[in-house]
Amino acid sequence: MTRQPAPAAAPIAVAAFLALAGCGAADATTTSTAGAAPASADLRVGLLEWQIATSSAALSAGVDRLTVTNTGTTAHDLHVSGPGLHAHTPLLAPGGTATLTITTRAGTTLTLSCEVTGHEEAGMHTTLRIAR
Ligand SMILES: [Cu+2]
Repeated sequence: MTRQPAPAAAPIAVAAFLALAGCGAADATTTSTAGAAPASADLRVGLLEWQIATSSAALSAGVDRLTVTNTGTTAHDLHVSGPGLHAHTPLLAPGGTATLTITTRAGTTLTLSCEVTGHEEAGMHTTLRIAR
C-alpha cells in the first residue's frame, strides 16, 4: 500500500491526468479539472488479481473523483458504467495510477470492471451505489 514511483507507468498516468485536466490547471495537486465543479467525493479504487477494491461501497451524487491504482502484478484497467455514464482508465502497469472524474446521479448503481480479457470473469468487477 506504499506509494512507490513506477517508472514504467508514469507516462501513462501523466497522460491520463493531462487528458482529464484538459487545458486547465497543471498543478497535479488540484482537485478541480477543466473548470468542473470541485469534486464532491473521493474514492480510492485498487485493481488486483482478481478483484476490484473500493474505499467505500457508496458515493455521494455529483462530481466524484476516483483515484485508481493497480496494486496487482499484471496490467489492469478500470471501466465505470452507469446510467448515462461511461468512463475508463488507460491500461495501467503494476503500480500505475490514474484519476477518473465522473458525474453521478443520485440513486443509481455503477458497475466497475476490468476490461482486460478474462479479468472480469475472474472476479474483477464490483458495484458502487450512489446515495440518494
Ligand atoms: Cu484486470
